[in-house]
Amino acid sequence: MKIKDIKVFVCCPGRNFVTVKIITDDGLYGIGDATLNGRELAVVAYLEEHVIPCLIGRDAHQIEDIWQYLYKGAYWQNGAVSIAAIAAIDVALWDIKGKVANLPVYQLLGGKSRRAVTVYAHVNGETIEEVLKGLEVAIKEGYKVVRLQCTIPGTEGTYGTLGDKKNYYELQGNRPLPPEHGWSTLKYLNFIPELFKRAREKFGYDIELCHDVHSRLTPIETVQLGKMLEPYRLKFLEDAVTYENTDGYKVIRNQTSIPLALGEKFNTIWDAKPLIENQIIDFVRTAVTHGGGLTPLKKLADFALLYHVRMAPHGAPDLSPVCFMAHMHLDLWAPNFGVQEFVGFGTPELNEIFSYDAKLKDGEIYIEDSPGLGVDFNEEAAKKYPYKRSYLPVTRLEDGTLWSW
Ligand code: CS2
Ligand code: MG
Repeated sequence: MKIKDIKVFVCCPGRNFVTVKIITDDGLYGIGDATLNGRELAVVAYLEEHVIPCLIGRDAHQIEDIWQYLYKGAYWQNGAVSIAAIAAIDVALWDIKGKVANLPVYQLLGGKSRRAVTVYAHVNGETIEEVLKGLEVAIKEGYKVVRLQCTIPGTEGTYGTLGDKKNYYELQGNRPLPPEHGWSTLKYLNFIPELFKRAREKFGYDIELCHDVHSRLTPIETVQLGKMLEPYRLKFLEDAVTYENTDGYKVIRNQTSIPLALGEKFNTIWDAKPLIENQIIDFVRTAVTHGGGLTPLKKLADFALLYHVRMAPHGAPDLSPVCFMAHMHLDLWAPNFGVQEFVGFGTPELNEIFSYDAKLKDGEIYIEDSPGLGVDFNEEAAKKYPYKRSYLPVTRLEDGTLWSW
């Protein structure tokens, strides 16, 4: 079964997505997600110029060899742009293999380890009261795990909500240049423990809670935050500090018992290796699209299992439904699955383009047993929503210093 053609599509049903379709000589096709928020066209160029010409005529069944060929064979192994391109090819090939076998991809990974995928919902708000109202709704809807974020009083345009787009605080719009947000670590640390205190006072400890710091603290500031949050028993604190210097995480680990999650920006297993083997993190958040596909994510899960680290894949809306469905298969299989981030099934525009068989019930997602990934892409509908240049915001401290967003 040879690769006959590979097409790349960019569409913007509210935000940009890069989708890859691999077509084989016997008429089958598979779909992959290559979306890299704010850098979409770089991945398109990488695919069209440097990947696709090398793959035409290759055996579509050789997923591992094709992955190694694109990774090791390129000489330049890692990097967000190249990894997103490799991931899309890899996932599309798994989709094809599932269709050939007439089995859902989770069966090819080793079968189901659980009935469904437990997800965590997002609850964001401009005030603590607003967040608590949202939490009440989420609990009523049956969610068992919820992430709480709140606008920090006195900081500008940041973190809890984004204007009228309250469902997701970093939703892309038409942003031809990056918007700028403000940040104050002092104001944040003075405020955020109160959010979790009030949530526990009102809803008790049966609901699991988590929080994303978005890499805005230093290690010792995280120790302070961790100690303040310890009484509220979070499921995890995500991305407290930028991940480049993993020694910083040792400082945190040695001084607070708050569980730590990291990895949505990891491109390879090597990024996660020191944090996992030294048992410094509890959840690894690498996404299929940004971590190179299902082939390396399976290896990552197996490696993490040895160190009691659980999988909690990134599930922001800048990962397309193709990545979402790849996560569903990974999460159903992985014996060390923890929880899946989930921000809802998407807008009507998005669902006109992508179709996928998934249902939410009591905070768990069930998928149909369709062959492959169970996702499809409507090329004609995608044409109605052309690419729009758009960026994530950047953050500055109150004195103007550029900070992590
Ligand atoms: C966030 C992401 O969901 C999360 O945990 O950290 O939304 C992240 O900001 C975006 O995916 C960036 O593209
Ligand atoms: Mg995050």
